[in-house]
Amino acid sequence: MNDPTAAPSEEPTPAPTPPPLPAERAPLVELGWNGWLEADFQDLNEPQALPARVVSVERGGFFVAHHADEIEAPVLARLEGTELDSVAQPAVGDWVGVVVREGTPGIVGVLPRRSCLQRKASGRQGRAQVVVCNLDYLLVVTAVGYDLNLRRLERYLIGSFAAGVAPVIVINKMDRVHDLRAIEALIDDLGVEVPVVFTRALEPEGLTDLQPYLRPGLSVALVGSSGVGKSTIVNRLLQSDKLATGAVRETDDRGRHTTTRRELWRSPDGVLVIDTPGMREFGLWDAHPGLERLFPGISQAAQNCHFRDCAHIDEPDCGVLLAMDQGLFTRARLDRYLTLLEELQETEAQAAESLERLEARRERGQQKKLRTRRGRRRKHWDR
Ligand SMILES: Nc1nc2c(ncn2[C@@H]2O[C@H](COP(=O)(O)OP(=O)(O)OP(=O)(O)O)[C@@H](O)[C@H]2O)c(=O)[nH]1
Ligand SMILES: [Mg+2]
Ligand SMILES: [Zn+2]
Repeated sequence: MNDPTAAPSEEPTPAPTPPPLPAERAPLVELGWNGWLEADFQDLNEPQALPARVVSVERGGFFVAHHADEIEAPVLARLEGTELDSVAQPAVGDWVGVVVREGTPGIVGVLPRRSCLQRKASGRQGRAQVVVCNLDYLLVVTAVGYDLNLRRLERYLIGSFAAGVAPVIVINKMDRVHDLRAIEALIDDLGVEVPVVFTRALEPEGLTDLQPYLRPGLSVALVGSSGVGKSTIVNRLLQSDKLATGAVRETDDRGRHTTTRRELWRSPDGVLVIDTPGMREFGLWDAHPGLERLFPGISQAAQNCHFRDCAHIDEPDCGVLLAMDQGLFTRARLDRYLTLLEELQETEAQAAESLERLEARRERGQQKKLRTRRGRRRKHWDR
């Protein structure tokens, strides 16, 4: 075990070097391929397959890129998972193995995801939806005006932390009238160290501060509400006007959901950029680690609660309430944490219920099959 009191070692730990890459894979590096992925690909054990990256998913069709080619490839493999969710299905950003059988390409496996942004699918079913996979940065885009909101940003940060992706908050439309003090106060309220970048997507030098997150071979996705300027930013990065952009409603800055699918593009600078449709709400899914990461002080204090299932409301010997009384965090911060915690627990309960229903349905199906079989056998003996 590590001794936390030990002096730090003199030698810095060397950065791990990826396993070597076969020469024929060189063109895939432009899509983000590397030695670790190569090792995962070997583990897939599909000697006939070639690696490819999912660049878009449209009405159940998967479009994958291999070198410069982009092809549609259906899923041939039996992917693990339940009928409840599509989490095991390939998503934009995924690396997959593709084979060509009798001239038709097909996906035979999905490589383990280095990171995976999920959200709760809409509806009360308690299902997960994969948004994008294998990212280096998640650009959480908001804009000066109505969209700029602490709770909204918190939800995206929690999702990003839970996904294992480094978030970058992008505050766009800085060319519009704004109150910088109020914006700074809002960022302060987040209470965690997250890079914040201010952009003006319509101005020539307006994206300069994003550059540190846009290195060749890195994969970044833009998420956020409709109308905040995600596609406008992506167009600028692609040096094109390929993507449709749409005007926002004047009364509340809301966009009209112009972008309708997630799509991965390669910029002339070699950055892999994923544009996504605006989200009305980012529903949290399987996000406890993200919640703990955003509110570290509160989860730490909860370890001192007398009751293991303490709700931190009015229980005796509550470590969280004590820490709040000591001024370690504000009432407002605790309330936000508790609201999010309650939501996560509700979603978990919904998911468990849906799973139970599914299992009951399967059980009934099995019994029906048995009954029909028995019935057939009886007829046989009656003869
Ligand atoms: N003033 C100003 N307007 C901007 C800026 N960036 C984008 N816009 C405008 O905002 C509107 C919405 O931009 P989009 O790029 O379509 O927004 P989006 O986030 O992709 O929206 P969805 O695809 O609906 O999710 C367009 O009219 C853009 O011209 C900016 O930095 N400043
Ligand atoms: Mg868009
Ligand atoms: Zn407590």
